[in-house]
Amino acid sequence: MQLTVVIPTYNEAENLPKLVSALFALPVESLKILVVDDNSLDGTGQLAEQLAQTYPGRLEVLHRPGKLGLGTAYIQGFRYAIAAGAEAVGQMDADFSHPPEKLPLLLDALKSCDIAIGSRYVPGGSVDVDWPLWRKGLSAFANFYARTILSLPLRDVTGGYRVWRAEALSGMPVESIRSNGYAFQVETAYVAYRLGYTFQEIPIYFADRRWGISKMSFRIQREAARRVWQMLYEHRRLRRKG
Ligand SMILES: Nc1nc2c(ncn2[C@@H]2O[C@H](COP(=O)(O)OP(=O)(O)O)[C@@H](O)[C@H]2O)c(=O)[nH]1
Ligand SMILES: [Mg+2]
Repeated sequence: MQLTVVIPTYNEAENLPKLVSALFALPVESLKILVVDDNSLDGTGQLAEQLAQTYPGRLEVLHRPGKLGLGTAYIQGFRYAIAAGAEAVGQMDADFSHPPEKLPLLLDALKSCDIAIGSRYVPGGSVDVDWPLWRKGLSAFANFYARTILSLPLRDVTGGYRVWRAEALSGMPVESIRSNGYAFQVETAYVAYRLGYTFQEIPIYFADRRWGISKMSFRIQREAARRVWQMLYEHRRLRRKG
């Protein structure tokens, strides 16, 4: 299967070249990378252009004029990858929180499901050992909260390390996905579940970013918590297929 991994970037100059090398070193046939950069101030966009020259035909870059949010970056990247003929579409952060070496396992899982999810909350998965207790608690609670309200049969609903079958992704009503920040992962998982798509969770160790700063804040968390109730309402008429 031709896999295209979409990587949204905002100020990831330290991480991106390393991640790209790690990905292209994997035993994954016909792997492509699509970087969606939001005019990063640290030159990530130009770096990505250089990488596109280094890996002609294997790495492409979409440039957007400013920081327009993770959700719209993914939607734009997904559309582009599908239009370009990808059979599987991956999504991952640029900051090494999502272990590249798990990608072959995620891809392999697509043989028996529609969406493979790199999961911190299944046996064998875990979060950064150096995270303070409050941060671990917050992440565990956010998952419990979203999973319970939405009745999602998934352990890790907030994680953004996923590989989709292209047909499943093209079947998603992306115009009705309103979350643009952290809730985007929850909303796409919820809509996919309501449409009857199947999941498989592959354990991962989620390491905190090695370089650069996280954009997480309590304001963002509170907004995401509100969004969960809104999406429950907004997608109430979506039905499983069949
Ligand atoms: N294109 C784009 N990428 C973004 C935006 N916000 C975050 N990202 C990227 O999305 C990924 C996840 O963001 P990150 O800051 O690591 O989130 P955190 O680990 O939860 O703090 C990283 O690859 C970021 O560079 C955005 O507005 N636009
Ligand atoms: Mg991160």
